[in-house]
Amino acid sequence: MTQMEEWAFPTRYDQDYLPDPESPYWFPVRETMDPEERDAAVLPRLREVMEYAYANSSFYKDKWDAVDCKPADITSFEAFEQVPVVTKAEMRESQADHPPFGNYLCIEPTDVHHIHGTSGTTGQPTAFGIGRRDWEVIADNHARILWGMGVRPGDTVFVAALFSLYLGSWGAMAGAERLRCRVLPFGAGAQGMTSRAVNWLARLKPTAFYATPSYALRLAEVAEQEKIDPREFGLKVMFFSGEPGASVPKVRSAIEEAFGATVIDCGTMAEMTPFMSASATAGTPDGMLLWQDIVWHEVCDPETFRTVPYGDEGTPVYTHLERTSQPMIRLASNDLTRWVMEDNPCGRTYPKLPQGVYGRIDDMIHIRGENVYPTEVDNYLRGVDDYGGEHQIIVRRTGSMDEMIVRAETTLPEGQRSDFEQRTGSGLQSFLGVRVTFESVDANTLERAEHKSRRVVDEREHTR
Ligand code: 8LQ
Repeated sequence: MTQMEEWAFPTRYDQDYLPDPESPYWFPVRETMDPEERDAAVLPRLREVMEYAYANSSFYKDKWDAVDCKPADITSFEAFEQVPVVTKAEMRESQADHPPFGNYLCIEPTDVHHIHGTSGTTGQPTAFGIGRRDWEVIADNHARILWGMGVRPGDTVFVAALFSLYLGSWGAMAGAERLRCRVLPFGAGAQGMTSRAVNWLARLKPTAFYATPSYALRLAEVAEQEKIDPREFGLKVMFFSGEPGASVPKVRSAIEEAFGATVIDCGTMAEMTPFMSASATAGTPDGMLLWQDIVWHEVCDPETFRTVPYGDEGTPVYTHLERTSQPMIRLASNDLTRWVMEDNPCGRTYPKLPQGVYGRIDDMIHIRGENVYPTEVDNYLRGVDDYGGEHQIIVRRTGSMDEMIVRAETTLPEGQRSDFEQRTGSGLQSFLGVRVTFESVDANTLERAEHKSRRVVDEREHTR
């Protein structure tokens, strides 16, 4: 078996390591090895992580004892696929019974180094307790992935996302610091901050930028209002997580065109930090690669939670390979994606999500027997002339019929919109394959996202 770089559990990376400056890879062996050999190394690791979780958490012990699943029995991936998935509801329940971190913490509460959490807009928030050593490992993993994106020591990384409970900004920052970059933790979300971001970007001219895709487009709009061309920021790499967008073709090209930078999609879930374990690279900039030696990613049938063959669609299920605090073992994401295994131009031998993660299963709009992804509407409208940059999707029941209303901004003045409305409405309808009532409103009148966008308003009784 090939010797892999720093492969152990619990994991501790050499904090001074940096790759050969000429190498596109941080860990050349781990990133380019024969995938079957990698899988052969991952399988005993899965067992090891399960043994650790079984010994250190009553959550996993009780969950697995109930179905007679023993870590020692995990001698094949088929056996691993039968390990019951963890749901977000279970974590909420565990934290209600064992506050604040739940009985899946697995380390001493005093060893928690960072506390983060879900925003809790719907129900009780969940607390993430991350150990000191895990935080270092997370930083190392993110540094390694940023290296893969082409970010290098000495580059300035501008972080334009919420610095609060949201793990995205902190995770990006930890990685950039470990990579010996200069970090500009700008943040987002406060009054007037977007126009200040424009000013700082124009003055500092950073190399790399992190945010949500909708916020990058917002920033480009504000820059244009202030008569500054976002291309003058001189950004080379823009990496995004938090929502679909960087892999939605027209959203991606809108960002690329506005900023003149390479767009990189990444991100799994906050619970899964190092959340950048699904990420594109400089040499394979489209879609996301699944860095299988950091987090084990499966794409599964959403009912059986068995993996689907490469080429098929399913829901991601994630397993930590290096976390000792709150390790997630088969966390069900409820998202949708498709995976493939093909030769990647960057030479990494990881599976790939060619269209990224399209969205959450719950966010898919079911209307008159058809499924519509909100990202499809976004993708369509971004390609339409005279589109004003923002829209809303309203789904309501009128009598016994479901109706979908798309309200989109236009840059055209009132009185000159009938052609726009006609062509966009009918184009959208044939693109989606469902009837759409299309309305237009003035540009800059719909709310812009400072974080993750929420464009769907479902007014139907049964989905409330
Ligand atoms: N989600 C996150 N990243 C996504 C992506 N690249 N493409 C499509 N959907 C994505 C801290 C990181 O940004 C990860 C994160 O956002 O964690 P959260 O806040 O727990 O939200 C996770 C959800 O965001 C995922 O399940 C996806 O639906 C979406």
